[in-house]
Amino acid sequence: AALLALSFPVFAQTPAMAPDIPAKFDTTVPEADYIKREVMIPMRDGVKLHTVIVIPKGAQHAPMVLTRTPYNASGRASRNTSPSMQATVGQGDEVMVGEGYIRVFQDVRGKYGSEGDYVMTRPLIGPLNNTRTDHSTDAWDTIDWLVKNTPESNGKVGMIGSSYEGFTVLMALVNPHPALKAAVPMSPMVDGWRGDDWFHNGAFRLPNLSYIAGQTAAKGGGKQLATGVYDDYDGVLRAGSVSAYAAQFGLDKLNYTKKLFEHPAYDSYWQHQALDKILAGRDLKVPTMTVVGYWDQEDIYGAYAVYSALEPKDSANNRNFLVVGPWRHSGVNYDGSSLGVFKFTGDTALEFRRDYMQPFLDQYLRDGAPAADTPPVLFYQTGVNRWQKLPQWPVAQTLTPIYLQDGFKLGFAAPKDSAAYDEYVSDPAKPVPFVPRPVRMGDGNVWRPWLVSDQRAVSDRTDVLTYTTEPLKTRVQIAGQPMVNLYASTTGTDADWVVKLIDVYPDEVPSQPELGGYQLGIAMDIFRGRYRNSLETPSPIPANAVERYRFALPNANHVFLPGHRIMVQVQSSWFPLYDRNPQTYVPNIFYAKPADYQKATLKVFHNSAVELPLVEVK
Ligand code: PG9
Repeated sequence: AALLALSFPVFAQTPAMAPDIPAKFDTTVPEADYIKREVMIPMRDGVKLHTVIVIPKGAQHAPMVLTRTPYNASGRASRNTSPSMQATVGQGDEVMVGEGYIRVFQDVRGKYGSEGDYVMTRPLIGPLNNTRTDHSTDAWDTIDWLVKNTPESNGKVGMIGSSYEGFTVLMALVNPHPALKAAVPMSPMVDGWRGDDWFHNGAFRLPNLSYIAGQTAAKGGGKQLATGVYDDYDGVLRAGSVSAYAAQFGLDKLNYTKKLFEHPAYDSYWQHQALDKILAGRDLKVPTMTVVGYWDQEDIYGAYAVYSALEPKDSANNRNFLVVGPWRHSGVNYDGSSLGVFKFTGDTALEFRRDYMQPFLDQYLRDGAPAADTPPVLFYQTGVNRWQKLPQWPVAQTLTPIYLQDGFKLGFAAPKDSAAYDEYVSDPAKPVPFVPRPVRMGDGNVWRPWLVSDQRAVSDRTDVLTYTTEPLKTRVQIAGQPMVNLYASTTGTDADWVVKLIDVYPDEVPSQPELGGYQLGIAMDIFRGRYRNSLETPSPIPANAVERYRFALPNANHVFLPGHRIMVQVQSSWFPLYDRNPQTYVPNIFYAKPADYQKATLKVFHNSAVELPLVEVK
């Protein structure tokens, strides 16, 4: 017994019924390696903007990188609750934070913690903005304050951000503060009508409605739509027009919905906001690295447009840079090892951030850093999966037509008989789904990779024309922007044209069997026929007349490998990503009436082609 007592000392016991929730308790917080400073920065009109400054402890002469966001600065600065700054900021910031950068997030005016009025993608002061402030002045005032009030910094500021946040980066370049030394706009929203978020060539993108609810129903996070329908294909179809769908949820009362409905065409409202055109009229003072995902499902247009607009201003070839990775929208800030079923050569997004973006930022922001070896264009060539350093974009300076031929063949030989055609009936009651049903527009796992989804899902529909080459004997390489040149007629008085350039994989792919016969979209887009003669002034399509439809597809830098086939698909709906064209001409499609939605027979003539930016295979 004495031995036992020695081995098992008796401690005071916590009574079994002692309450387990104390009156007050805080977990011990391990000492953080950063300081978070929350400030309200005054703008020139007295409005104060909520700003979160995350500073590595002990920082001295550190560069600052600013993001101006409508998506909650506090949230952007707290990915995790952690004593580690790298874990606190976003995945895309880990590299720069590892290098001792100060990271700053600011709520744009009127959102979350910031004062003032929120106006969606607030236009510059001018015909569309009669106030004293815009994102250019707010960026200027913010940078001015930051350099004067952040003693840990070296007074050099970079701006970075994707999508809306990329738009605010570009806005800062309109009249840049002298302390703004480097800019990295990622997937920036540049032209909301031509090919970024709101429309593509006049066809309206329906997921915007829930985005508008989320962003403008409240100052903070808005609400999700309670659609009551699992399959959005059904829900949107049943409603009829977009305005009828919006009215179901009261969204027609929101100002930005009204603005969209009032400006269906490329009128001065859109033209005056097109940031590529605006920047084309300014000096290029700040080194700018514009970044985009090859399969960017939201802003596939703007990055290339901005790069092209800035290129003539870069005579010394040292300020304007373009980067395209094999990513989805904003994928540059996450893991870039794969997209859908497609696997790349490692984490391409991290490779870019670590090996190209960080040296670029360092060169301009860090005191005494060496010059980076930044290529004018860094492009991940798809099909062969490798990074390419290019002297400029596009590579191809000419276009070569590949024709829609008899027997649903596709080939470089011009047609003998240009009167030959194929036809299909497009029925607005049965539009072609953009992804297989049930369509859940809010499901990120479907939405994010949808541009690489298998186009076999629709290639055999009777309202989809599918033209294919023989299996290729040699590589076919394209590097530039393919152009659609369609000769077509309709029995209706309006029509949409969706054209898809596709890489068809061999019947068997032993190393990854699910790729056998896969139809991978390389460049796909939609064009609303009423705008064929003028983007600004629509006109009815004369029924049964052959009209020409010429429009650009998204940029492509792709190699079609031997054994693969090139395919072109043509269809007249892409639903419910794009609203349906009623196929009867009405002044404003947003308000089309149920009786306006009519079946039409569309003929596509065999002198139609997709003009390819072919480059010689080396
Ligand atoms: N693509 C989103 C957006 C940008 C600008 C306007 C509206 C939407 C985004 O991801 O921020």
